[in-house]
Amino acid sequence: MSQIEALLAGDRLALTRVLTQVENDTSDGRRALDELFAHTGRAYLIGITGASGTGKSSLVNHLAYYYRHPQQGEQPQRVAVVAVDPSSPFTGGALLGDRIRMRDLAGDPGVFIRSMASRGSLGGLARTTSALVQVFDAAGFDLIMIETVGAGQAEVDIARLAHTTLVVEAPGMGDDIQAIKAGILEVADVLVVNKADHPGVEGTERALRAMLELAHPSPRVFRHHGRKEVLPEEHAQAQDQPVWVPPIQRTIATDGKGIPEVAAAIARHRQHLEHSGDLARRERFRLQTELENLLQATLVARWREASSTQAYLEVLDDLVRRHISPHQAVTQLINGGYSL
Ligand SMILES: Nc1nc2c(ncn2[C@@H]2O[C@H](COP(=O)(O)OP(=O)(O)OP(=O)(O)O)[C@@H](O)[C@H]2O)c(=O)[nH]1
Ligand SMILES: [Mg+2]
Repeated sequence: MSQIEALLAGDRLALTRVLTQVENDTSDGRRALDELFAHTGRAYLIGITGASGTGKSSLVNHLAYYYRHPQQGEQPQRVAVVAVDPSSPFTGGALLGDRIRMRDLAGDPGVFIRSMASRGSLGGLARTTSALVQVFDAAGFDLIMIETVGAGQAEVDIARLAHTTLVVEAPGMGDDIQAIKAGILEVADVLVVNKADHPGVEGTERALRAMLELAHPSPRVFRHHGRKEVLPEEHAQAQDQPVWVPPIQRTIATDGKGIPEVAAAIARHRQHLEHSGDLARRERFRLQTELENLLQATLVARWREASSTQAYLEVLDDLVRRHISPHQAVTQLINGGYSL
């Protein structure tokens, strides 16, 4: 049996090996991705992002446990977790911390947790994450949770990978709410106010509501007794509501409070995506973005191979001297007789 066949048959060792090959972007890894692609597109991807220390890993831990031990009448789901830590410069730390907290899930064959240290460019990080997710998808995991720290472009890109993205906040992280400031609200499908046992939850929730109001001025906000109010969740989430308005969920991730409600919000969002046709649209858009990025990277690489460094440096010199504009430089380089 080939390694790919073993992976498809549920062999964990084969899965671990392929994940490593893919993470290291080896030729075997690329071949594996090509072979596995036809088997992808079935998993549901959940992104979990937010500032450092807000409780993302604790939340992921409890959610994974919840999906493995669902309420009566529901099937346990196979869960994979990709924990991306772009801020950690070395492999060991983040990995160990996450693993220890995930101990409740250790030994469960329906759960697979993979920590990923940052390396290379930020764009590379999103690409590697996407590749690892494809491997888990092909390996038959029903749910794939992707944890990212922070609110930079890399996190936004990774969040775009997911079908449902949770943005995790916690009280006491500053009134202006770091993650939101960086524009991550744009990618939030569910807002989680974790550490609800800490003082200041109401303030954090209020700040989030105010931000939501700015981001989604209608139809959710209506005037009531002359006062602007936000529609209660049940109304906003009504079946015929075409616009998804991110609900705000309170949790205490350390003891699992609010976890079933977060899972329910994720399920509602999934239904919304399926019923509105957004799921198919998102998928098409995501694959188109991936195709465009790959096409660009490939064309540039081919062009570099075919062109001379000398000519490039000469054009750069002309550009620096202001003899030609950047547009003219590109035209000169592309038309310089180097065929692709
Ligand atoms: N009191 C309280 N502590 C919490 C809660 N959730 C998480 N914590 C604690 O907060 C700390 C950080 O939790 P993590 O789950 O590691 O947070 P994280 O967002 O994954 O952290 P990074 O991955 O480092 O960004 C840990 O000590 C947790 O035990 C909560 O709801 N209440
Ligand atoms: Mg974490």
